[in-house]
This record gives sequence, C-alpha cells and structure tokens, in this order.
Amino acid sequence: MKKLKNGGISELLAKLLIQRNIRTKVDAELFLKPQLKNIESPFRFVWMQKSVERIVKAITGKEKIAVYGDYDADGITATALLVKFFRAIDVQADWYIPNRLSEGYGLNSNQIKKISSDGITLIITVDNGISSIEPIELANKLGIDVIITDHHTKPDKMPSAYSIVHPDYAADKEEFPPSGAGVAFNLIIALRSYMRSIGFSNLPNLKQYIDIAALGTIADIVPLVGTNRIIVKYGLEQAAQKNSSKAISAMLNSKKNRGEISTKDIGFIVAPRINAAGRMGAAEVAMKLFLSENDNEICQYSKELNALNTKRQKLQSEILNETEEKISKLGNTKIIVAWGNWHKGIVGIVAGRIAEKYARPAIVISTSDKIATGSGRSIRNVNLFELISKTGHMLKHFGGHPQAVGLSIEKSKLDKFTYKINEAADSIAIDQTGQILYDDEIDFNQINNEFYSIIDTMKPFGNANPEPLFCSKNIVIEERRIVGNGHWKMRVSQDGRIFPAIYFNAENNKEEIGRHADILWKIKKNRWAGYENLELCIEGMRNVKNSY
Ligand SMILES: [Mn+2]
Repeated sequence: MKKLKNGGISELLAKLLIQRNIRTKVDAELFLKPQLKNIESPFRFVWMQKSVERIVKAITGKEKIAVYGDYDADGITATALLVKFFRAIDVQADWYIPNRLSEGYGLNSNQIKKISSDGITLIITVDNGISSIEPIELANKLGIDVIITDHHTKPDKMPSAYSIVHPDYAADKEEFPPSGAGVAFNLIIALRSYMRSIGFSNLPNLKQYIDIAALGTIADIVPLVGTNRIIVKYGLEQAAQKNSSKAISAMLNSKKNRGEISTKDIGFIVAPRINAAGRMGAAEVAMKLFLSENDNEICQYSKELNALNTKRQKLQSEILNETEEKISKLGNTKIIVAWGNWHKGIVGIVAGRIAEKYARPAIVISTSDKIATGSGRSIRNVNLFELISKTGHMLKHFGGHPQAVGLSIEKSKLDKFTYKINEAADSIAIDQTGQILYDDEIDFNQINNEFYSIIDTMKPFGNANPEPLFCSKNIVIEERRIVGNGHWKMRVSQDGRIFPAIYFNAENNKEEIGRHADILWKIKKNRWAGYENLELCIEGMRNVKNSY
C-alpha cells in the first residue's frame, strides 16, 4: 500500500476516515490516538460552574440530595455514576428512578412530593428533566432547587430550574453531543475539579467509573467521535481491568478473561440486560447491581437481570409478530404507525426492529392503559422528533431525539394521528432503496496483517464510526460446510490467495450461490492456542451477475 506524503497514513485509512467525515490531520490524530487529556472541559457547559457551586453548598450545608434518573441503560448508568461518586466522598445521596410502566418518563409531581417529604432540598436530574416543566415548578414551590442534566432535545418552553447542564447550552455548538451518562460524567469531572480547587481532599479517581460512562454512551448510540470516542475507548479498556465495575464484569462473566472487550459486548450483552430491567418495571435491580460492593449480591442481581432479559425477549418476539401482521394490512405508508394491547416496556425495541426491516420510521404504540403510550424509531436522515413536533397538538406528551421519540396520546386520536404524521412526512424524501454501501472494494492480495492493523486502529466501532465493510468481486468458494444453525464455514479464494470465512445465517441468503460470488465482508483476527489468523466475516453474498 502506498503511503501518503504527509501524515504517513495509508491511502486506505485516509479513505476510511474521509468516509467518516474526519478530514483534517488534527482530527485524524485525535481520532486515531484518543487520549484522556483530550476530553473536552466540562466547564464548556455554560451553567456547569453554577451547578457545581450549588452542589458543594449542599454538601457542606449537609442538605439532603436526590439524583433523579431514567430507567434505560443510559439513565441508569448516569444515576449510578453520580450516586457512586457521592458515596465515595461520603455524601449519602438518595436516588429515584421512575417506574416505566406506572409512571413513565421524566419527573412527575407524585415523586416530587415524596422527595420533598423525605426532606430533600436539591434534586439533580440525569438523562431527563429538560421537558418536565410542571414538576419543576412544583419542586420550586416546595423549596427544592433542581439542577437539570440532560441531553434530550429541548422543548420551546424552558423549565424554571436552578441550572441546566445540557449540550445545547455549551460554549460552542456540540458537534458530537454526549449521552445522559456522558453529561453526568462531565458533571462529576467538574465537581471533582471544583472541590479540589477549594481544598477538598481524598477525592476518588474518576477513571474507575469510565467503564460505566462508556456503557451509557454505547447504549444510547451517540456518535462515537470526539469525547464520546475517548470515553468509550478508555471505558472498554477499564472494563477489562481488575478494578473494573463489578456490575459490568458480572454481566460479561466469562467474556472477561478473553482480554479485549468490544462495543458489541457492551451493546449486545450488557446494555440489553440493564434495559430489560427498566422495560419490565424493575430498574432498581440494575441500580442495586451497580451500587453493590458485595459479591454474593452482585451475582444475585446479575441473575435477576438475566431472567428479566429472557422474559423481555419472549414478549418482544410476540409483539413483533403481531405488529408485522398489522403492518401487512396497512399498505405502504411513509411512517409506520401500529398499535395494540401490548406491553409498554417493549414497544420501543419493536419499533427499532420494524424501522430497520422496512427502512421506514416506525412508531409502535401500546393501548394497554387508558392513555396510549408509544415509542418511535427513525431511519438515517429522517428527523422523527421534528415530524412528531408537527403533530404535537394531538399528543398528550412527546419528547426525544431526531432518531428516537416517546409519546402519549388518547386512543380515540390514533387514526387521525397516523394520517397527520404521514401528511407531515409528505414533504420529506425517504430513501427506501436499502442500498448497501461498502467502504471500499478490496482485492485479496491487499489483505494482510498491515491491512488488519489499520482497521484495528479505528476501534472502537459504533454510531458514526461503523466497522468497515468491504466488497470483493468474483471470489471462488473452494470449500463450504454448514455449521450450527445454517451458518457456512468456508474457504474462499481470489487469484490464488485463500482465506477462511464465516457466513452467519447464510441459509437466509436470497440467492442460490454457486462456485463464484461477490461478497461483502468485515475482517477479524482469530487468536487461538498461540496461533493468529485473519478471517472474513461475510455480511452478504451475491452471484457475480447481480453484483453489488
Ligand atoms: Mn439518554
């Protein structure tokens, strides 16, 4: 591979970076060598200083503090970060997480009354609060100051909080906004730094919490670029260390000794278990897991999460089947809206599956309560929050992000809502072609250890930094056998170069494949009994005449 004149970065790497919108040499350096010292200052949030001063006043004045979180993995990790930090400095902060099924998202007046009767005078929200206008007014009346830390899209009317820490209120526009846990991590960085500056000692090293911040960051699917990338890179490293969060270790159990922990391990093994707790109305199980230091308890809570996750999976597949049935009768609407007497905690995850499968935004609504509640998931380039806002007058509540929204609505308005949101969508183009884009076409003679090490430097992969996908044309299938549940284990060649390859769920491939094929693949390095080899993980296969 030829080297570029300046920077010494290979052409392939340069191409991959440009495809990920990393265009300058400085950005490339930051991307390829993420360092803790490059985490942006938490004081870039305009009310950060005001917030940490208020928290320290509460600490020194022995006021009672409550952390008010959210029931998803981002919200739970954000809550855990703050409470763990307070415990480490001997401040007994209470925590509250609303019940997803009986209370729903955000602050609510009943909780505020309870918090007030517990004698609390300072609430710090994490991963929620920006749209809780009335409960915050109530808190003010009851003599409670509320510090909001949140990252959700802010509504037109601002809550009358004591202060707000939010990426929309930062010195510069946040190019890659953090998750709720990321904002909470910023808060404890700022708090620690302020406390140190005014003479507090014995403050904990925050590096021990970075795996929890990374978990929230991965679970919330924020872009893994800039500070988010640094948190995830060091968080994954921390998760593999001896002093990692016991909660994360317990959920990964056997994985841990294998050395490297990837965003996939966190995104597909850990995050769903924590989310399951919230979905099934038992977020406190996950919180207790994060806060416990007792190995027996940790094992017990981790088992409980496994059981909740299994239950969630079963419910999910039931709802998915029913939704698909309804969709088949709906016809070709731009925005899929489906509702039924479904479990409230699962509708968001089903909406995600539907959106992905049909390449259209999907809103799935549970009518199991008096007021229907639903979740929407979008596809690339469609701002679902904006579309929902256009129908806001029909909804009781709504909030979220361009890619994911939550809403509640009276059941009698569902048909009209479906019509109206599709009308709003008429003005936008939705790309339904489902065309697969790959990063580059590669000849087998380019695949070697140097090639692999280039891909390796781009880890961790995730949102805004997808794992590179390559295409190779006219390869020969030298050998193929079926393993497990319809997977193909193969040896594939091109111009005499042979590689082992694995194609998961190959039996679902739409075409009958002969000896020659075009393939889409990702690269993987296997390490086994002192051996190393490169393997192609096949993501798609077509006959040569129907090429990609
Ligand atoms: Mn969040």
